[in-house]
Amino acid sequence: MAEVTIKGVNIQCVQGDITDQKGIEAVVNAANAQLLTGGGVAGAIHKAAGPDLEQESSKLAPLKPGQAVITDAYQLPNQYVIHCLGPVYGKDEPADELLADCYRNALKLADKKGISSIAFPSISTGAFGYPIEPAAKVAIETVVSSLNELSTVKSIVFVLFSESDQDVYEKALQQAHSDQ
Ligand code: AR6
Repeated sequence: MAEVTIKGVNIQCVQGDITDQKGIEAVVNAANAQLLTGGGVAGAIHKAAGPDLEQESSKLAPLKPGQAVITDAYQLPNQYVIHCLGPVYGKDEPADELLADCYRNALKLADKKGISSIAFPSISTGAFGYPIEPAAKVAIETVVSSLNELSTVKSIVFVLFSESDQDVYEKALQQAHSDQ
């Protein structure tokens, strides 16, 4: 686990499951454009939330890469799900800007709702094929550079499924912290 505080916001990288984030107000879904169940993070989130989530989210489709929308979290131990569509690596360009848009737009939406804590998975690095190291750099640097615009968000958690992904995010977080 790595934890830093920058500009009054606590940022952590933990290994875990995005559907098991008790005490966090909003969890982010690595969604598909149709906001349907799907696999990976999306499949796990929809399974844990129950069918009402897809009922609500599918009405907000289609999403464009980089966009974010918010719904209720239903049976998840959270209040909201923020759904982001990451870029498909090698197809949606510029991939780094579209991935950065996901993190920026999710944080903007969270702050607009008055949310204080948010958990992100590693968007686009599963089925969408974005290599983990550049994706982690974009994720961490975008979050850190968005902190000035946030007023209600005070805790940001990156939830990484594997220990090796957690290591990569942890190193990117330590680098961003020492660059401050
Ligand atoms: N908790 C945290 N991280 C997870 C979990 C979980 N329960 N499950 C997987 N990961 P992906 P994408 C990690 O494929 O690349 C879906 O089918 C996983 O190891 O969920 O944005 C959607 O329907 C990887 O590191 O998201 C879309 O069609 C990361 O989360 C498409 O995949 C993201 O993997 C989205 O692809």
